[in-house]
Amino acid sequence: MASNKQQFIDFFPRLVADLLRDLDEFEALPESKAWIKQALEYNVQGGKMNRGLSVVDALAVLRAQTGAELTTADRERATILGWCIELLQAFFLISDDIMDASITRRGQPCWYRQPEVGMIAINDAFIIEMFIYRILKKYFRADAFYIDLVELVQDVTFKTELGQNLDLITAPEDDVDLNRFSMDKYRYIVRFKTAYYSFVLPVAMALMLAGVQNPKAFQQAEAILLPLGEYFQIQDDFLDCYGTPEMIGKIGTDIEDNKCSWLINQALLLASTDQKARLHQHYGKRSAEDVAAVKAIYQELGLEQRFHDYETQSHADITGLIEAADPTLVPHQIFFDFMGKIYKRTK
Ligand code: GPP
Ligand code: MG
Ligand code: MG
Ligand code: MG
Repeated sequence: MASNKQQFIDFFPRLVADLLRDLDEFEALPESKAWIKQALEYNVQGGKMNRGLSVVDALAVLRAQTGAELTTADRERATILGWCIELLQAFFLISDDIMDASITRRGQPCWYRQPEVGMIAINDAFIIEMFIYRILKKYFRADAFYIDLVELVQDVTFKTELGQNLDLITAPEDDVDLNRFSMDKYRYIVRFKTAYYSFVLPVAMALMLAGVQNPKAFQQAEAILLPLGEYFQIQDDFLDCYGTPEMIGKIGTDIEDNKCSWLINQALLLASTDQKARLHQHYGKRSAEDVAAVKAIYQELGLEQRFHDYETQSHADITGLIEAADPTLVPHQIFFDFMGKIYKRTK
Protein backbone atom coordinates (compact mmCIF):
# COMPACT_ATOMS: atom_id res chain seq x y z
CA MET A 1 0.00 0.00 0.00
CA ALA A 2 1.45 3.36 -1.05
CA SER A 3 2.03 5.93 1.72
CA ASN A 4 -0.55 8.65 2.36
CA LYS A 5 1.73 11.12 0.65
CA GLN A 6 2.26 8.93 -2.42
CA GLN A 7 -1.47 8.32 -2.76
CA PHE A 8 -2.01 12.06 -2.52
CA ILE A 9 0.58 12.79 -5.22
CA ASP A 10 -0.78 10.03 -7.45
CA PHE A 11 -4.11 11.82 -7.57
CA PHE A 12 -2.65 14.94 -9.20
CA PRO A 13 -2.79 13.75 -12.86
CA ARG A 14 -6.46 12.90 -12.37
CA LEU A 15 -7.09 16.36 -11.01
CA VAL A 16 -5.37 18.00 -13.98
CA ALA A 17 -7.28 15.79 -16.44
CA ASP A 18 -10.53 16.72 -14.68
CA LEU A 19 -9.77 20.42 -14.86
CA LEU A 20 -8.77 20.27 -18.52
CA ARG A 21 -11.92 18.37 -19.39
CA ASP A 22 -13.88 21.02 -17.54
CA LEU A 23 -12.36 23.63 -19.89
CA ASP A 24 -14.17 21.92 -22.80
CA GLU A 25 -17.40 23.15 -21.32
CA PHE A 26 -16.07 26.64 -22.05
CA GLU A 27 -14.91 25.70 -25.56
CA ALA A 28 -11.31 26.45 -24.60
CA LEU A 29 -8.96 26.27 -27.58
CA PRO A 30 -6.11 23.73 -27.59
CA GLU A 31 -3.51 26.45 -26.99
CA SER A 32 -5.36 27.64 -23.88
CA LYS A 33 -5.61 24.11 -22.58
CA ALA A 34 -1.91 23.54 -23.19
CA TRP A 35 -1.01 26.82 -21.44
CA ILE A 36 -3.21 26.12 -18.44
CA LYS A 37 -1.91 22.55 -18.14
CA GLN A 38 1.61 23.93 -18.04
CA ALA A 39 0.65 26.59 -15.46
CA LEU A 40 -0.89 23.90 -13.23
CA GLU A 41 2.03 21.52 -13.51
CA TYR A 42 4.58 24.27 -12.89
CA ASN A 43 2.87 25.90 -9.93
CA VAL A 44 0.78 23.35 -8.06
CA GLN A 45 3.38 20.58 -7.76
CA GLY A 46 6.75 20.53 -6.03
CA GLY A 47 5.76 21.84 -2.60
CA LYS A 48 5.83 19.98 0.71
CA MET A 49 2.05 19.44 0.45
CA ASN A 50 1.68 19.66 4.24
CA ARG A 51 -1.53 21.62 3.89
CA GLY A 52 -3.21 19.29 1.44
CA LEU A 53 -2.08 16.10 3.14
CA SER A 54 -3.31 17.37 6.48
CA VAL A 55 -6.90 17.13 5.29
CA VAL A 56 -6.41 13.38 4.73
CA ASP A 57 -4.46 12.90 7.96
CA ALA A 58 -6.95 14.86 10.05
CA LEU A 59 -9.94 12.98 8.61
CA ALA A 60 -8.19 9.67 9.40
CA VAL A 61 -7.82 10.78 13.03
CA LEU A 62 -11.46 11.88 13.21
CA ARG A 63 -12.62 8.51 11.83
CA ALA A 64 -10.35 6.60 14.20
CA GLN A 65 -11.99 8.46 17.10
CA THR A 66 -15.19 6.51 16.35
CA GLY A 67 -13.30 3.27 15.75
CA ALA A 68 -13.59 3.56 11.95
CA GLU A 69 -11.01 3.63 9.21
CA LEU A 70 -10.84 5.88 6.19
CA THR A 71 -13.09 4.47 3.48
CA THR A 72 -12.05 4.75 -0.16
CA ALA A 73 -14.63 7.51 -0.58
CA ASP A 74 -13.31 9.32 2.52
CA ARG A 75 -9.78 9.26 1.18
CA GLU A 76 -10.82 10.50 -2.23
CA ARG A 77 -12.92 13.36 -0.86
CA ALA A 78 -10.20 14.45 1.56
CA THR A 79 -7.63 14.22 -1.23
CA ILE A 80 -9.75 16.42 -3.48
CA LEU A 81 -10.16 19.06 -0.76
CA GLY A 82 -6.44 18.79 0.00
CA TRP A 83 -5.65 19.56 -3.62
CA CYS A 84 -8.05 22.51 -3.45
CA ILE A 85 -5.80 23.95 -0.71
CA GLU A 86 -2.76 23.29 -2.88
CA LEU A 87 -4.51 25.17 -5.73
CA LEU A 88 -5.25 28.03 -3.35
CA GLN A 89 -1.60 28.01 -2.33
CA ALA A 90 -0.49 28.12 -5.99
CA PHE A 91 -2.81 31.09 -6.59
CA PHE A 92 -1.29 32.89 -3.59
CA LEU A 93 2.32 32.03 -4.39
CA ILE A 94 2.22 33.07 -8.05
CA SER A 95 0.79 36.41 -6.92
CA ASP A 96 2.99 36.81 -3.85
CA ASP A 97 6.15 36.26 -5.89
CA ILE A 98 5.20 39.11 -8.22
CA MET A 99 4.41 41.40 -5.27
CA ASP A 100 7.62 40.44 -3.42
CA ALA A 101 9.79 40.62 -6.58
CA SER A 102 11.02 37.12 -5.76
CA ILE A 103 13.43 35.18 -7.95
CA THR A 104 12.90 31.48 -7.28
CA ARG A 105 10.25 29.24 -5.75
CA ARG A 106 10.44 25.51 -5.07
CA GLY A 107 13.87 25.41 -6.67
CA GLN A 108 12.85 26.89 -10.02
CA PRO A 109 12.34 30.42 -11.35
CA CYS A 110 9.09 32.04 -10.16
CA TRP A 111 6.37 31.54 -12.79
CA TYR A 112 6.21 35.24 -13.71
CA ARG A 113 9.97 35.13 -14.36
CA GLN A 114 9.57 32.67 -17.21
CA PRO A 115 10.25 34.79 -20.32
CA GLU A 116 7.06 33.78 -22.11
CA VAL A 117 4.90 34.26 -19.01
CA GLY A 118 5.56 37.65 -17.38
CA MET A 119 2.35 39.35 -16.27
CA ILE A 120 0.19 36.63 -17.86
CA ALA A 121 0.97 34.99 -14.51
CA ILE A 122 -1.62 37.26 -12.90
CA ASN A 123 -4.41 35.79 -15.01
CA ASP A 124 -3.05 32.27 -14.51
CA ALA A 125 -3.36 32.86 -10.76
CA PHE A 126 -7.00 33.94 -11.21
CA ILE A 127 -7.77 30.84 -13.29
CA ILE A 128 -6.18 28.55 -10.73
CA GLU A 129 -8.27 30.18 -8.00
CA MET A 130 -11.48 29.59 -9.96
CA PHE A 131 -10.55 25.94 -10.46
CA ILE A 132 -11.09 25.48 -6.72
CA TYR A 133 -14.74 26.41 -7.09
CA ARG A 134 -15.15 24.26 -10.23
CA ILE A 135 -13.90 21.27 -8.22
CA LEU A 136 -16.01 22.03 -5.17
CA LYS A 137 -19.05 22.23 -7.42
CA LYS A 138 -18.26 19.04 -9.28
CA TYR A 139 -17.62 16.89 -6.19
CA PHE A 140 -19.51 18.48 -3.29
CA ARG A 141 -22.56 20.18 -4.72
CA ALA A 142 -24.85 17.45 -3.38
CA ASP A 143 -23.46 17.64 0.16
CA ALA A 144 -25.42 19.42 2.88
CA PHE A 145 -22.29 21.36 3.85
CA TYR A 146 -21.59 22.57 0.27
CA ILE A 147 -22.44 26.21 0.87
CA ASP A 148 -20.54 26.22 4.18
CA LEU A 149 -17.53 24.80 2.37
CA VAL A 150 -17.66 27.41 -0.38
CA GLU A 151 -18.03 30.19 2.17
CA LEU A 152 -15.18 28.76 4.24
CA VAL A 153 -12.81 28.94 1.26
CA GLN A 154 -13.99 32.45 0.36
CA ASP A 155 -13.69 33.64 3.94
CA VAL A 156 -10.18 32.21 4.33
CA THR A 157 -9.12 33.71 0.98
CA PHE A 158 -10.37 37.13 2.07
CA LYS A 159 -8.51 36.89 5.37
CA THR A 160 -5.31 35.95 3.53
CA GLU A 161 -5.72 38.96 1.26
CA LEU A 162 -6.20 41.25 4.26
CA GLY A 163 -3.01 39.87 5.80
CA GLN A 164 -1.20 40.35 2.51
CA ASN A 165 -2.52 43.91 2.35
CA LEU A 166 -1.01 44.83 5.70
CA ASP A 167 2.20 42.95 4.82
CA LEU A 168 2.52 45.09 1.68
CA ILE A 169 1.51 48.51 2.97
CA THR A 170 3.82 48.09 5.97
CA ALA A 171 6.69 47.55 3.51
CA PRO A 172 6.52 50.36 0.94
CA GLU A 173 9.40 50.44 -1.53
CA ASP A 174 11.85 53.32 -1.10
CA ASP A 175 10.22 54.48 2.12
CA VAL A 176 11.92 52.82 5.06
CA ASP A 177 10.45 53.74 8.42
CA LEU A 178 11.17 51.13 11.05
CA ASN A 179 8.70 52.86 13.39
CA ARG A 180 5.95 51.34 11.26
CA PHE A 181 6.82 47.89 12.60
CA SER A 182 5.64 46.33 15.85
CA MET A 183 5.07 42.80 17.14
CA ASP A 184 1.32 43.52 17.40
CA LYS A 185 1.17 44.43 13.73
CA TYR A 186 3.36 41.46 12.96
CA ARG A 187 0.94 39.09 14.69
CA TYR A 188 -1.99 40.38 12.66
CA ILE A 189 -0.06 40.05 9.42
CA VAL A 190 1.03 36.46 9.97
CA ARG A 191 -2.23 35.15 11.34
CA PHE A 192 -4.11 36.58 8.40
CA LYS A 193 -1.65 36.05 5.56
CA THR A 194 -0.57 32.54 6.57
CA ALA A 195 -2.25 30.86 9.53
CA TYR A 196 -5.84 30.76 8.32
CA TYR A 197 -5.24 29.18 4.95
CA SER A 198 -2.31 26.98 5.97
CA PHE A 199 -3.55 25.65 9.32
CA VAL A 200 -7.20 26.46 10.07
CA LEU A 201 -8.47 25.60 6.59
CA PRO A 202 -7.24 21.98 6.33
CA VAL A 203 -8.63 21.04 9.73
CA ALA A 204 -11.93 22.88 9.16
CA MET A 205 -12.32 20.94 5.89
CA ALA A 206 -11.65 17.62 7.63
CA LEU A 207 -14.20 18.48 10.34
CA MET A 208 -16.79 19.18 7.65
CA LEU A 209 -16.03 15.90 5.87
CA ALA A 210 -16.43 14.06 9.18
CA GLY A 211 -19.86 15.64 9.61
CA VAL A 212 -18.87 17.73 12.64
CA GLN A 213 -21.29 20.61 13.10
CA ASN A 214 -20.61 21.87 16.61
CA PRO A 215 -19.24 25.44 16.25
CA LYS A 216 -17.23 24.87 19.45
CA ALA A 217 -15.12 22.26 17.63
CA PHE A 218 -14.23 24.77 14.90
CA GLN A 219 -13.50 27.47 17.50
CA GLN A 220 -11.27 25.18 19.49
CA ALA A 221 -9.35 24.14 16.38
CA GLU A 222 -8.81 27.79 15.48
CA ALA A 223 -7.60 28.67 19.00
CA ILE A 224 -4.72 26.20 18.58
CA LEU A 225 -4.08 26.45 14.85
CA LEU A 226 -3.67 30.23 14.74
CA PRO A 227 -0.74 30.19 17.20
CA LEU A 228 0.69 27.20 15.31
CA GLY A 229 0.45 29.15 12.06
CA GLU A 230 2.13 32.13 13.67
CA TYR A 231 5.00 29.86 14.71
CA PHE A 232 5.20 28.53 11.11
CA GLN A 233 5.48 32.03 9.62
CA ILE A 234 8.15 32.99 12.17
CA GLN A 235 10.11 29.97 10.91
CA ASP A 236 9.52 31.19 7.34
CA ASP A 237 10.92 34.62 8.27
CA PHE A 238 13.91 33.02 10.00
CA LEU A 239 14.63 30.78 7.00
CA ASP A 240 14.29 33.74 4.61
CA CYS A 241 17.51 35.06 6.19
CA TYR A 242 19.28 31.95 7.55
CA GLY A 243 18.12 29.15 5.21
CA THR A 244 20.05 28.40 2.04
CA PRO A 245 18.24 28.47 -1.33
CA GLU A 246 19.07 24.75 -1.64
CA MET A 247 17.22 24.09 1.60
CA ILE A 248 14.20 26.33 1.16
CA GLY A 249 13.89 26.36 -2.64
CA LYS A 250 13.67 30.16 -2.71
CA ILE A 251 15.97 33.14 -2.36
CA GLY A 252 15.14 35.32 0.64
CA THR A 253 13.99 38.88 -0.10
CA ASP A 254 12.59 40.16 3.22
CA ILE A 255 15.43 42.58 4.01
CA GLU A 256 15.46 44.02 0.47
CA ASP A 257 11.65 44.20 0.47
CA ASN A 258 11.52 46.26 3.70
CA LYS A 259 9.32 43.55 5.26
CA CYS A 260 7.85 43.62 8.75
CA SER A 261 9.48 40.27 9.49
CA TRP A 262 9.98 38.59 12.87
CA LEU A 263 13.73 39.22 12.68
CA ILE A 264 13.54 42.99 12.21
CA ASN A 265 10.92 43.25 14.95
CA GLN A 266 13.14 41.31 17.36
CA ALA A 267 16.13 43.41 16.32
CA LEU A 268 14.23 46.60 17.10
CA LEU A 269 13.35 45.28 20.55
CA LEU A 270 17.04 44.63 21.32
CA ALA A 271 19.01 47.25 19.36
CA SER A 272 21.01 50.10 20.89
CA THR A 273 20.56 53.64 19.51
CA ASP A 274 23.58 53.12 17.27
CA GLN A 275 22.35 49.75 15.98
CA LYS A 276 18.90 51.25 15.29
CA ALA A 277 20.49 54.04 13.28
CA ARG A 278 22.42 51.51 11.21
CA LEU A 279 19.28 49.45 10.65
CA HIS A 280 17.50 52.61 9.44
CA GLN A 281 20.37 53.23 7.06
CA HIS A 282 20.59 49.76 5.51
CA TYR A 283 17.15 48.09 5.77
CA GLY A 284 14.88 47.89 2.70
CA LYS A 285 17.66 48.44 0.16
CA ARG A 286 18.53 46.22 -2.80
CA SER A 287 22.34 46.20 -2.68
CA ALA A 288 24.22 43.17 -1.34
CA GLU A 289 26.26 45.49 0.94
CA ASP A 290 23.15 46.89 2.61
CA VAL A 291 21.73 43.40 3.12
CA ALA A 292 25.05 42.22 4.58
CA ALA A 293 25.09 45.21 6.97
CA VAL A 294 21.62 44.30 8.26
CA LYS A 295 22.63 40.65 8.69
CA ALA A 296 25.73 41.77 10.61
CA ILE A 297 23.53 43.65 13.09
CA TYR A 298 21.28 40.56 13.44
CA GLN A 299 24.48 38.68 14.24
CA GLU A 300 25.55 41.23 16.89
CA LEU A 301 22.14 40.88 18.49
CA GLY A 302 22.29 37.07 18.56
CA LEU A 303 19.04 36.68 16.64
CA GLU A 304 19.80 33.14 15.52
CA GLN A 305 19.96 31.96 19.13
CA ARG A 306 16.92 34.06 19.99
CA PHE A 307 14.98 32.24 17.29
CA HIS A 308 16.03 28.81 18.60
CA ASP A 309 14.94 29.83 22.10
CA TYR A 310 11.64 31.10 20.72
CA GLU A 311 11.16 27.80 18.89
CA THR A 312 11.61 25.76 22.07
CA GLN A 313 9.30 28.06 24.04
CA SER A 314 6.66 28.08 21.33
CA HIS A 315 6.66 24.28 21.18
CA ALA A 316 6.06 24.15 24.92
CA ASP A 317 3.33 26.81 24.78
CA ILE A 318 1.45 25.12 21.94
CA THR A 319 1.77 21.71 23.60
CA GLY A 320 0.17 23.31 26.67
CA LEU A 321 -2.68 24.72 24.56
CA ILE A 322 -3.34 21.32 23.02
CA GLU A 323 -3.28 19.49 26.34
CA ALA A 324 -5.72 21.98 27.87
CA ALA A 325 -8.20 21.54 25.01
CA ASP A 326 -11.26 19.27 25.18
CA PRO A 327 -10.35 16.13 23.18
CA THR A 328 -13.99 15.21 22.65
CA LEU A 329 -14.37 18.33 20.48
CA VAL A 330 -11.23 17.79 18.37
CA PRO A 331 -8.78 14.93 19.02
CA HIS A 332 -5.39 16.16 20.22
CA GLN A 333 -3.69 13.91 17.68
CA ILE A 334 -4.72 16.25 14.85
CA PHE A 335 -2.77 19.11 16.41
CA PHE A 336 0.22 17.00 17.42
CA ASP A 337 0.42 15.59 13.87
CA PHE A 338 0.41 19.07 12.41
CA MET A 339 3.03 20.33 14.87
CA GLY A 340 5.18 17.26 14.15
CA LYS A 341 5.22 18.18 10.46
CA ILE A 342 6.69 21.63 11.08
CA TYR A 343 8.62 21.64 14.37
CA LYS A 344 12.29 22.50 13.73
CA ARG A 345 11.74 22.37 9.98
CA THR A 346 14.60 23.48 7.74
CA LYS A 347 12.62 23.82 4.50
C1 GPP B 1 3.55 34.17 2.90
O1 GPP B 1 4.32 35.32 2.84
C2 GPP B 1 2.15 34.53 2.57
C3 GPP B 1 1.56 34.19 1.43
C4 GPP B 1 2.26 33.36 0.43
C5 GPP B 1 0.16 34.64 1.15
C6 GPP B 1 0.07 35.51 -0.05
C7 GPP B 1 -1.27 36.07 -0.14
C8 GPP B 1 -1.86 36.61 -1.22
C9 GPP B 1 -3.24 37.11 -1.12
C10 GPP B 1 -1.17 36.72 -2.53
P1 GPP B 1 5.83 35.33 2.32
O2 GPP B 1 5.94 36.36 1.26
O3 GPP B 1 6.75 35.40 3.48
O4 GPP B 1 6.00 33.88 1.65
P2 GPP B 1 7.31 33.40 0.91
O5 GPP B 1 8.45 33.53 1.88
O6 GPP B 1 7.02 31.95 0.59
O7 GPP B 1 7.46 34.25 -0.31
MG1 MG C 1 6.95 36.17 -0.65
MG1 MG D 1 4.89 38.02 0.70
MG1 MG E 1 8.75 34.53 3.58
